[in-house]
Amino acid sequence: MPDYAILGAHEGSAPESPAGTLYPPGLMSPRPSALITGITGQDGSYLAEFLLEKGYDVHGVVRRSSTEKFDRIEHLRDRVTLHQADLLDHRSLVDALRAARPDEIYNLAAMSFVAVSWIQPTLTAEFTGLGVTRMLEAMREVCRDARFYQASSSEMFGKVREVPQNEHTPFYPRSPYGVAKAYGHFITVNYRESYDLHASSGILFNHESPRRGLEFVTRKITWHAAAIKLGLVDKLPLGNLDAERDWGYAKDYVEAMWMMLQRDSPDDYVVATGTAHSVRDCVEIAFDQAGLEIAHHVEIDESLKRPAEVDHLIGDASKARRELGWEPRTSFEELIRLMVDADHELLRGGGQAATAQLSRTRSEAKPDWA
Ligand code: NAP
Ligand code: G4F
Repeated sequence: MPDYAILGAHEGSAPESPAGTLYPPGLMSPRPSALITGITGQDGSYLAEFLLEKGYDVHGVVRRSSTEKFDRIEHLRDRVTLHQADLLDHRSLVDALRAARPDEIYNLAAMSFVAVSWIQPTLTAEFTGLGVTRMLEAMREVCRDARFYQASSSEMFGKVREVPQNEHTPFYPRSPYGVAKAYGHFITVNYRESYDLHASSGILFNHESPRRGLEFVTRKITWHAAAIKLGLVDKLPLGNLDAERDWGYAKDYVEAMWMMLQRDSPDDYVVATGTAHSVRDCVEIAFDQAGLEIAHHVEIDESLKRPAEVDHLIGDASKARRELGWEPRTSFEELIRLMVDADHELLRGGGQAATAQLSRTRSEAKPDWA
């Protein structure tokens, strides 16, 4: 049985309303409080919804940009408190934590697109690697009794040492992103052991949804299937069709993050479905859902192939199942079909969002190794 703590009752960190924080109406009462870095991302938006449903006071870190990119949390804007901070800036992280006084911290912010990590390797190390140390240092300074979740990744297994991968499988990352995540993972373990922090690392395998960024392969495929169906585009350029991943549904995976922080003791957990599919499988299901012929539309673009690939990423989530009571609920096929339907609905409505997405897919930056 999972040993969930009573919500918000983590020892020594009773939530208070700090002076100077602007809460949305109705959020003044002391209740469990969580701060999410990366709240504007796929996982951050689902986690925010999940925690709000559980009665949390939800805070999010957002970084300054000349154009706001809050689409995924637009529907939550009056229910969450946003703080301006950046993983590159220690001072801003300390101030965000002082204002939010969280019981739980979910560190989801990162440069998360593997292909771009070869184009911006140093920045990736700063955000995705050193950014974790900055968050942990800020936590030690402001709220050392809070509980900390680090968004680690199956990409750390890379050139896999065994199949399937579990919490004891050695890492062999194959991208600058994977290397940065391995650093983030180990610094989390190290701070847990050095300073007795309640810091856990979730080694999550790929998880997708209708909110996935358009540059990731599943969403690229489902978006194009819908767009081709509607006559908006004709071709779907792809890289390695044989690449395989263990793909799950993001909505299922954010629950595992929360479950980890309800344990009395911090630990590391693999979160995965235990089944792998190829990019080709994904195209077949998506095109079937849209009623399209693959041969007429899919073309291989060599520049979309990576300098190094990861092999046989399949997760063994038996520890999460046993200790957290976590199970994936959505099959790969259900996931891809629901994503095609969501993209069809989105694009059928037309309007600004669809047009903006269309121009974004056309201006996809080509890497310089090609
Ligand atoms: P995502 O959609 O790309 O979101 C990334 C978030 O990080 C965005 O909110 C982004 O903000 C924020 N961010 C990036 N750099 C930042 C900085 N310097 N300071 C503050 N915020 C910054 O990623 P996701 O799919 O939700 O993934 C969440 C986390 O899980 C990431 O750490 C990712 O690496 C990890 N992960 C994901 C998967 C997966 O399959 N999805 C699997 C394993 C691990 P902007 O909106 O301003 O860009
Ligand atoms: O969708 P992807 O870009 O995801 P990738 O590289 O597995 O990374 C995602 O999952 C990680 C967990 O292991 C996260 F940590 C990370 O943050 C991110 O969320 O690519 C999946 C596979 C790759 O093998 C790639 O080579 O699809 C192959 N692929 C083939 N054609 C393509 C394409 N990937 C993209 N993005 N675009 C293509 O056209």
